[in-house]
Amino acid sequence: MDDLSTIRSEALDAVGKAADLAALDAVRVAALGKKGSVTGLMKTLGGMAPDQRREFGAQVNQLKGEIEAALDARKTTLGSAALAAKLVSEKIDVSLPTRPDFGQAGHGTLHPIGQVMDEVAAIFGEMGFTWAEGPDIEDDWHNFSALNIPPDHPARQMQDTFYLPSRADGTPMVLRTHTSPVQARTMLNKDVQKMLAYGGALRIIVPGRTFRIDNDATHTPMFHQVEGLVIDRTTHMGHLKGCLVDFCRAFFEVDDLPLRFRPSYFPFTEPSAEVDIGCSWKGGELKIGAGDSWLEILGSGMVHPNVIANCGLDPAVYQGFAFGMGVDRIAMLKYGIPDLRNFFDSDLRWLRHYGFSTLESVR
Ligand code: 2U9
Repeated sequence: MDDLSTIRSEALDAVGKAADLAALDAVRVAALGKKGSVTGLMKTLGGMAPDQRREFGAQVNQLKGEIEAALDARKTTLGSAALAAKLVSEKIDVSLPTRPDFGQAGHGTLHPIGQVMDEVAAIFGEMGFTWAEGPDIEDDWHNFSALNIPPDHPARQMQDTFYLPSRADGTPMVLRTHTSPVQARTMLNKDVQKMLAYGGALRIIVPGRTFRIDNDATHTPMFHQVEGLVIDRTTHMGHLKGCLVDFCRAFFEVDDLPLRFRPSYFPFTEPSAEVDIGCSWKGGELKIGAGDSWLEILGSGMVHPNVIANCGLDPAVYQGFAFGMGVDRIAMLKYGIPDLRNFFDSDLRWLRHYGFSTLESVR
């Protein structure tokens, strides 16, 4: 019995005095290790009479449990203290400037596609447009039917569209082939409809990823668009022209950039027009501005009355224009990027060359 209480008080005292985790482990070994004091008591059990063994064995087990609990508690305390000390000694000053020897290789750059989306958004933002987004995975109705694209339209054929497994309720699903379903969803929004009923105007641009089964030198299966939409009671083709002239001149930074509106056809707009900007080619190099050539840059038109009705608005009351452009294409034209496929290679040398400094960002 004396042994038991002596070992208990000495072990618990040593646990309390252990200054660090190494000292605490030494206490554990001295008490519970192979040659430890408690283990020594266990070894005496074999030579005892059964009744004595039962009683003394229970006492030794209780002692062992007490010492283990004390070791665990002290370990937690010492562990927290060690972590706190480590955190203090490893404190870093996040406000320090980067090391000069990191050089260009240490800095990331903005991808030209994100940069161009931001530039487009900044220009339309000044005209009162807001940025809208929606899902990459769409149902067939929002991607096609709402936009007056009938079931037999070529754009619906399997070779253009990535079809996905249908929803449980049988709804056919696709990877969106344009960002137009976002405009449809916005027009269908009850709060937007209320705002229009109060005499407001809807002006949105919709930047985002789009997908078509296409892969050659001038097409990638995933590409980027910015589309735009204006809906109110009076907006007409003259507003469409003025808006797109201002946009193209601001984007290409050419004040007298000539634009040509060519009649065209889209299922979702009527009338429709494709927009070309003036350019010239000298020594194989493209120059954007007044010249003897034209470059197609945008599609546009007045929103088809069927689309307005499909999106829950009365076409006898509401009208407006829409437009769409390929971000990858206008990025290539503005910044002289020759090959579309390099956009998606993640080649650091290309990104360092064509990427933008975060300090020059328009945001
Ligand atoms: C709604 C109503 C009308 C969006 C429009 C175009 C014209 C267009 C192409 C340009 C190059 C796509 O990336 S591209 O291949 N887009 O020509 N897009 S009008 O019209 C809409 C959209 C939504 C509710």
